Amino acid sequence: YSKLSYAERAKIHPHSLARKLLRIIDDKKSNLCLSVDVTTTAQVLEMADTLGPHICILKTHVDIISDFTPQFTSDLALLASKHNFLIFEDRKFADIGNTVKHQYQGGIYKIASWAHITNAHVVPGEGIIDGLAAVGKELDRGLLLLAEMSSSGNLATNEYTQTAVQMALSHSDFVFGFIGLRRLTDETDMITMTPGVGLESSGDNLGQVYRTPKQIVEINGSDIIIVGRGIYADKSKAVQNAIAYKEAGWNSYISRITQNN
Ligand code: UP6
Repeated sequence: YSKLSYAERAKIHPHSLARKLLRIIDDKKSNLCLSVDVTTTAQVLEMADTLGPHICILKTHVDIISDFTPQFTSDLALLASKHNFLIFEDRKFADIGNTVKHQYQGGIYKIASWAHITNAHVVPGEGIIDGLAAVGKELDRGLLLLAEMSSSGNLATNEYTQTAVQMALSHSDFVFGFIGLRRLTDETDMITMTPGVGLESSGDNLGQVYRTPKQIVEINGSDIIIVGRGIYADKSKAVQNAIAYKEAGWNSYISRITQNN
């Protein structure tokens, strides 16, 4: 699949949300997911509106927002329609099936009602996927499994990663991809999204490690770059930076699919 275009994959992908995502990527020529790790609803909505035209996905951490109201998720959904991007709540669920079912559906945030995509650790075993699917499948949502992480010293390596891949393959009616650093399987078309992407910096002082779009997309065969602070750390340059990441991600993809090997 790493040699196929996003448009070709959009036609044949068995998961309806994945087809929709691949079409958005192709239409907007953007494999950029913006990670908005800011702490007020106004900041999130402002970035969603100004950077929305350049991204395929907007990734949230709704539990870091200090002034959350249900209105916020309605406003975000309107911006997602206006600019044609999907919403990914980076919840990193990590509990038994029955607990995550409630965490996904209920509480204050009601994540399943507004986030097209969410993700889960595989530490608890397959029950976590079944619990999330019990809520998300009928809403046409999709799940990513964390098969690898970007941070230094993380434990998601080797057999752990391979087990995550097997768990995804056996639940491909709901799981459509991974958080990972590289393409991990060609058995079915799992969409890989990679965080820890930076053009300028090599990391932060809390363990984050940055790799370039070229490394991630062209060499490692990942599909989507996830970028946060690299875009908005300097707010006055956010639009310019988003365009630079979008172009770097897209050019790396074009190089990958046009290489003859
Ligand atoms: N993220 C990682 N690494 C992972 C998984 N998730 O960085 O392995 C998430 C972080 C953050 C974003 O929770 O929201 O991706 C990266 O942000 P940054 O580009 O500002 O470092």
